[in-house]
Amino acid sequence: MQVEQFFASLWQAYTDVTPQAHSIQTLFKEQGETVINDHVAFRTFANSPIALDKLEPIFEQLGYEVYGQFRFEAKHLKARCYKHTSDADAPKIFLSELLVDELPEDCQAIIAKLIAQIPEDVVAGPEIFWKKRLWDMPTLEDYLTLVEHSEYAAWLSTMGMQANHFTVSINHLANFSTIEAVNQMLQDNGYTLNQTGGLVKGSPELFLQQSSTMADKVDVTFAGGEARTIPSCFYEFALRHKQADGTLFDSFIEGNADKIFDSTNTK
Ligand code: OOG
Ligand code: NI
Repeated sequence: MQVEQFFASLWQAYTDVTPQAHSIQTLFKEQGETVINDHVAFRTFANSPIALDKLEPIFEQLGYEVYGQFRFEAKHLKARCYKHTSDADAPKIFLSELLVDELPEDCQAIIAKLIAQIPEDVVAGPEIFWKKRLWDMPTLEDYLTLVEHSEYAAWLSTMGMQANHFTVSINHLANFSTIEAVNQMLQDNGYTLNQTGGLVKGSPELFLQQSSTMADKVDVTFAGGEARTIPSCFYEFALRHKQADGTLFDSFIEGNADKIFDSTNTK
């Protein structure tokens, strides 16, 4: 599969549940901007048929290679980032996985019920990333138990394998030179931004500044029949800065990422 085709299918599945991404992209285009993606991100369960090490070969087949790894102790996550080996314009990929065995026993039992429904050989090709949920909806009670201990687990249990965000590259915008100007434009247009640690995550000194919307909301029906409105996916904005050697920083920062994860929080 071509890289462009991969991202087009991802964008389709993502904007299905994230209409704000489509409308924000339109806002930029109306201002004469070309919107280039810095990266997309996926979430998954460790020790499962969709664990990080099972998904990585799919990225490699698309021409990607790993170039960084991260650990989020408090959120019980690890992550890796990937960049394309020959196409410098292809978006980077950030893949994290939940270290399920670090969660309390009741959460482990809930997640085990979901993982048990995933066929062992489910990761056959890139389509895995727009199949969304590979298991039945959890019960509302199980969902709320997950929310208490891991917002990430709760989100993944309902939304599954799909890009949880696309990221606008501010570097490629013609009329916005600061992330503050982007945030202001979004707020002026009524979008709610992630406030964890302030609107801007990172700094020029760290060579990476990021901000994000709070996730859109979707109506779902839990396994017991209860209807609720829950977070779907969000849109991110990234401005990369030049390092001492003159090259743009192209990786990720744990302290920033830790806050971006909160964009899908229920509270
Ligand atoms: C990923 C959060 C981290 C970044 O750019 O640092 C991130 C997620 O929410 O799954 O996107
Ligand atoms: Ni991101």
